[in-house]
Amino acid sequence: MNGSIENVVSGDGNDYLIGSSRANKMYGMRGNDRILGMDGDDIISGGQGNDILDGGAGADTFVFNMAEDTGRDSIRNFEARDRLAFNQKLADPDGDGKIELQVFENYGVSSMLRLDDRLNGDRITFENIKIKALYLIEEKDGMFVYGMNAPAKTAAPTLDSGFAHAEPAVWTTGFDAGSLHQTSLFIA
Ligand SMILES: [Ca+2]
Ligand SMILES: [Ca+2]
Ligand SMILES: [Ca+2]
Ligand SMILES: [Ca+2]
Repeated sequence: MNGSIENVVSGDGNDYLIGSSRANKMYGMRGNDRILGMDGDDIISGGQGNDILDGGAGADTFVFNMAEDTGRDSIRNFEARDRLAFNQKLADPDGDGKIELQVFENYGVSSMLRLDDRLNGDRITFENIKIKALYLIEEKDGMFVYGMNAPAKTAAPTLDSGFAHAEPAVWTTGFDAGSLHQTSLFIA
């Protein structure tokens, strides 16, 4: 069981992927996908399309390929220990090391990161959480990894305060699949 990672890759349709309690690598590819990582430190990529991503428990990494249209994705249950990984550095116009997000508090709280300048362009919306800024945590394997807390300035052994954020999962039972053709994947 140690170190085993189970991969889940979907096709072109609108897929509903559910991970296991272990670390999963999950790729939605094209289509408007819904991906649940469940327990474990999952790696989740919605790919193109407007995806709903939920890492669940564990220190999850959401991967975005900026060379494609990533769409208007939503991330649910984002935690301090979760990460975003991009294959290029996010724009930081004022150069203060903080990537400012837009916070909306009119209908519940959400925070939005715009990935381009187009009016209805690519974006990531963090649901039910107020995140004012993202911070570059590290560069690893050509990826730029961001989190919601600034990295510690000293060489402290632990950078992560994730333990303090065991928030209960918020389940929206009314996920409207509309006319989606759904496939479900369960891994034992
Ligand atoms: Ca997708
Ligand atoms: Ca998992
Ligand atoms: Ca998580
Ligand atoms: Ca997407």
